[in-house]
Amino acid sequence: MKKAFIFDLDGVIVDTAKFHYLAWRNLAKGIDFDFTTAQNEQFKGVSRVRSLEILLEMANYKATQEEKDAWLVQKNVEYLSYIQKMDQSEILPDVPRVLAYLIEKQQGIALGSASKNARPILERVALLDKFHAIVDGNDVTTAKPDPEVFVKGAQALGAAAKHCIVFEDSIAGIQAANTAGMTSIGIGDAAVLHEADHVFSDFTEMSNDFLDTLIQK
Ligand code: B16
Ligand code: MG
Repeated sequence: MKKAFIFDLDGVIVDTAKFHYLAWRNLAKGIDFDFTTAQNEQFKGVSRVRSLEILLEMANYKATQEEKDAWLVQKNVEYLSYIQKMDQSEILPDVPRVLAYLIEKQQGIALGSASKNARPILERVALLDKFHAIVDGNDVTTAKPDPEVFVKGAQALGAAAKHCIVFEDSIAGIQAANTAGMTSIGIGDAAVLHEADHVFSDFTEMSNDFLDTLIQK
């Protein structure tokens, strides 16, 4: 049976969280705030505007709208400088194997990401042509845990929610998939992603037999 497989980008296909972190940390330094990698966990799957709000709350800094607008541009310029240096070595382990298997089995494949930089990133790592549909931060008005990004991915593939499988590394993304009535598969720490239907530490742990069970479900 043809199913729709919807992949999150950051933390599922590539590890761009480290680049987001570097750019947010530099911005935080400007307001004398020491932004840690542990705090960066809260930014996963969260839109860039909400990420800045969280950072300012952490730093207890009341910013003007002009400051916020300028910082969002500054942060993205720095982030883009990192992703411009990305290549296929940044693809997370076994992602190409899983994509190739789903393509071989003629399954629908979509991206469902909060990032407005999703297309340039997929181009840099030469995976753009693997996706039948791309839904990203430019296409949605509400952020995860709202299911909009995955609902639009399902619509783009012409699939009912019950036939959709979402791969996600963030709690907000798992909640979005669950709210949409889709099968949620966490990629990461099972203790963190305990709301998911299944959790794998990464794609090397996910066999083609398991993919077959999702296809045949
Ligand atoms: P951008 P995902 C998300 O991507 C990231 O996890 C999150 O940290 C970031 O703030 C968000 O994209 C927006 O990214 O600044 O590039 O538009 O995990 O939903 O693929
Ligand atoms: Mg993610």
